[in-house]
Amino acid sequence: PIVREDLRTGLTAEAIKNDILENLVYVQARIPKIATRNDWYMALAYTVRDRLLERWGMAIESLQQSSRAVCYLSAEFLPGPHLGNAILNLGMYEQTKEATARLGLDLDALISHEGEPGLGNGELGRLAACFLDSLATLEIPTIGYGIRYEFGIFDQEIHDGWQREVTDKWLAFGNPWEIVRPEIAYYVPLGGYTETYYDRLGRFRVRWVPERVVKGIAHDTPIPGYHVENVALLRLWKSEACESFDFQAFNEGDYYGAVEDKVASETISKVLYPNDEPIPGKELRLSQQFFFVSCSLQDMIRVHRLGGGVPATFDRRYAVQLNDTHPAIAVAELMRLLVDKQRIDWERAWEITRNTFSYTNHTLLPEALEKWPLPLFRKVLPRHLEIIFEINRRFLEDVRLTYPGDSERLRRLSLIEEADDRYVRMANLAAVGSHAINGVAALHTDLLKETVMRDFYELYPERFLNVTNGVSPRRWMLLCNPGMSGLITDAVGENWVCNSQDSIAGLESFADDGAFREAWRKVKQGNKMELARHISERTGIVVNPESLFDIQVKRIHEYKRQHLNALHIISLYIRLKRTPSLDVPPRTVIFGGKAAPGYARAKLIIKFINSIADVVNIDPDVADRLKVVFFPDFNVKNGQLIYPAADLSEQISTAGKEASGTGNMKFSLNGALTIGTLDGANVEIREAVGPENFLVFGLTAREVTDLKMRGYRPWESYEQNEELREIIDLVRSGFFSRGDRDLFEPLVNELLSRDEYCLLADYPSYLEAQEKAGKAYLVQGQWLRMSILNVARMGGFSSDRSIREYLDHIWKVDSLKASGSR
Ligand code: 26Q
Repeated sequence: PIVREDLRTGLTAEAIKNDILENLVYVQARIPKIATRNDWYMALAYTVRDRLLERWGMAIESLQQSSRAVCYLSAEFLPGPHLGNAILNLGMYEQTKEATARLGLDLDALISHEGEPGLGNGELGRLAACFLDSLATLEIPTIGYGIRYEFGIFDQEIHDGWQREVTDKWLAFGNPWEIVRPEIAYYVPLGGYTETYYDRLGRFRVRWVPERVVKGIAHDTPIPGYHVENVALLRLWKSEACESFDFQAFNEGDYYGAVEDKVASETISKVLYPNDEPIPGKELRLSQQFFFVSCSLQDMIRVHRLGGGVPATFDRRYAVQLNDTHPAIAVAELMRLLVDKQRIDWERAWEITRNTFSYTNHTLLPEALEKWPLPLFRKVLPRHLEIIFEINRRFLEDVRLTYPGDSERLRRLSLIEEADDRYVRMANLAAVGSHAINGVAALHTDLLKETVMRDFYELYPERFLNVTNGVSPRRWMLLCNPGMSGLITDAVGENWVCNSQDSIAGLESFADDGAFREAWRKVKQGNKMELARHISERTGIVVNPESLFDIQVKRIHEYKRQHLNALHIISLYIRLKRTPSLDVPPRTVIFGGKAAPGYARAKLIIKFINSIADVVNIDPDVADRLKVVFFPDFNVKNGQLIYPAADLSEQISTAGKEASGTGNMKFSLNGALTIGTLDGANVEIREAVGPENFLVFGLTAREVTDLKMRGYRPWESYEQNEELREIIDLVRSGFFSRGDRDLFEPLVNELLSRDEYCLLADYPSYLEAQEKAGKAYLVQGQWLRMSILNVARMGGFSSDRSIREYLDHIWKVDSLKASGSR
């Protein structure tokens, strides 16, 4: 008989089994006899969700009772598949395994059945997800606010070596993890004009008369902490029309006109924009940003009021983080809500606003800094433009007093760019409206202060600080690499999962232990065999799991230099053909990553890699010694398969271009050695693991700048370096393109004429580092030692550490833990 009491909360195998059956019948509406794998997956997901919801109630309560909560505003979240992670964090894996076994089901198969919400482009969205995991685990009252895109990042298919984008239908089979809250909804005005009037007290006021109003509806997903009762709340907004029908239009017989408004309103949360696309004309993107920011701020005000708070104490209730400038309009929107709606005077409202917000910058690339053409901005947000003008007027007045007569500086600091066309500069808005501004790695923060934010740094040095990124050791070690995690726990105990830095260091003493090394090797080998299986399934390429797995997975971008990696493959290929006795280990070079649909050069790089693969993989002269794989559709789920199987991690961006990188951390935490430039967090990783356990190469950021100042002439490298000349000539000859000499011309031409990302300058030192890597891999014992030391010394790259720094230095929020380990 079913024990009703613990049906939805019990953690015994029997209770779990019963809940699965109950959910199968009463939620999924299936009977076991005809249930598909998806039905069982859904039933299990609801069963796990039942256990999450129990904690949910408590979390909501603590949100209301806490003194200050963290609100993480991000246009992107990439949480990855939920099921496995939730089971792990709730500590119910063994019982669930048993429960599913009793039903004749394979738990791991159900876990891998789940797709993922691709509500982000790459690392910025994934970072937001790791941060929610850490905030939940550290028992901080947290809401992540974002957009519930109906279509997330596209799925990638490879046809004839080219990327093809396929729409992401993540909601096609329903989403068991979200709870729709139709009663939590806000109106968001758009367009129209403003007018002035005098209120009853005779005060001069401004009113926004919008052209249209859309409604945002909350969709909530609980994000569990690890082995704690707390969950973080991920609240995503879906846009809808205010009323399903425009009844007036309907009554006049304009049925289609009436439906049109509904369609237009729903468009706002329809699709995620890819990065690396030219954006200025994208009105919809600005509407999206404002839409989710406005809903989120209105929600915060409502919750605050529910708890008895008044608008004037808003900043004591919330610390709001702006994840890049995508939500930066929040600065103007909070001002509007406080001044126009709550009738707080400007000075006080401005104080509240600055105390509330802090801003994280994720890029130095000038082309990636967001700015909106003034006419477009005025069309969508007429009232906000006025508010921004007023913020700017007061701000520049202060600047004028600080730097009398320095009109150049004034021009640079202004929130409005005044060139031929005028633009609103979102980074400037975020910087002026925040009390803290941070970069995401030490080098990045330094460069931020010296370059794009230099004037702001000189004006407000006290606002700047660094918080180096981190990743969740739950998803990126325990969940994706159970074999290695087991070894670590056997060696140092299980504390490392939450307290990596201190505990995992204990692993060091095992680096010279022969038996431990052997166990370590076996785990890595197993992970590589698993990846090899998937590679052959998805690409048909058979790879040797004994070979060195040399992996580069990340978005495809010229600054990340996947094509530098490709040039190395060609060098190796030629060397092996010429000298069959060459003393190098067999290598499998694996790539993965999506290119922005409109970024032709990036798409050509994918084709380039696949074309090299086509030649190399069938050449009997190098069979068993060199293979090249492009693993399609790199995402969180595939990442969980890939990082644990890597021997060598490629982190080869042009120094100064990668803000931090977090893939670099995931690889190293899973025992890969890094070959990398002194860029982003690589610098700190190298310091942590020790330079002798890290393969560094290439120009430093400063050397890159100097080289460009002096005048960089890439063709000279080509002329002077025989090997480089040979590989480039081979590409030009059409050798990798069935005789087509034009196909890769745009790539080669860029390298020889401009080489903005300095591939040719770095090529010789990259090759040298690669040779060193190959030699090191041949001495297995030493390689294992370095691999173990990497893991032992990487504890500081847990997102728990990052979050503690945000808490202590920026948010000033306390843990719910009564005793408090902080
Ligand atoms: C902007 C305007 C319009 C449309 C899209 C965008 C857009 C969307 C996403 C611009 C950028 C992004 C994503 C940026 C990103 O992922 N940056 C990465 O952030 C990581 C986390 O801090 C760093 O580790 C990486 O170095 C950085 O590249």
